[in-house]
Amino acid sequence: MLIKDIIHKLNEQLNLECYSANMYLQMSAWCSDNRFKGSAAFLKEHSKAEMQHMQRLFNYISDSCALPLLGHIAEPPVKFESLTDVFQQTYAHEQLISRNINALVHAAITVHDYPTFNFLQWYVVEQQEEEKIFKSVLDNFYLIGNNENSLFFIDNDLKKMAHACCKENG
Ligand code: OFO
Repeated sequence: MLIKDIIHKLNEQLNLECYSANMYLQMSAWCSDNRFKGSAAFLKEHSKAEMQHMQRLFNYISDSCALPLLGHIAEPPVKFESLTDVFQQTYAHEQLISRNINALVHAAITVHDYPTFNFLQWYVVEQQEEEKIFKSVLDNFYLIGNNENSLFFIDNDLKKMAHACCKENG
């Protein structure tokens, strides 16, 4: 049986995962509009992954005999200065999610909620992976540069990553 505060925190995270899905989908629209097809495909795939993160929380709350609550989802940013700006924001967002997951883990262990602590371990590992992926994309901008040729290669690389994610996400 989950306690009220943990249900509330899990629902907050559930809604944040919805926001993440919307944010990545909106970013993919900006990329398409600016001819970065590989980046658009990669971000669209990532949006699907975020919906799976949301669904996982939804199922856990529901399977624990509590009520998942879908609330108001804030509008994601629409305008970006450049492709680098998009990926700077993705990395900052994943760092924020990691901090939130860590706070949730801390809350669960503090109230001796071991099932939730155990459930959250998947997110801890996932966040490590996601930070690594977005950091590596961002590193490419710093290493290869920001001119048109470099952006072509970075975008192409993201197209390959999108195909790999597509296989994973089904
Ligand atoms: Fe990007 O990991 Fe969920 O939010």
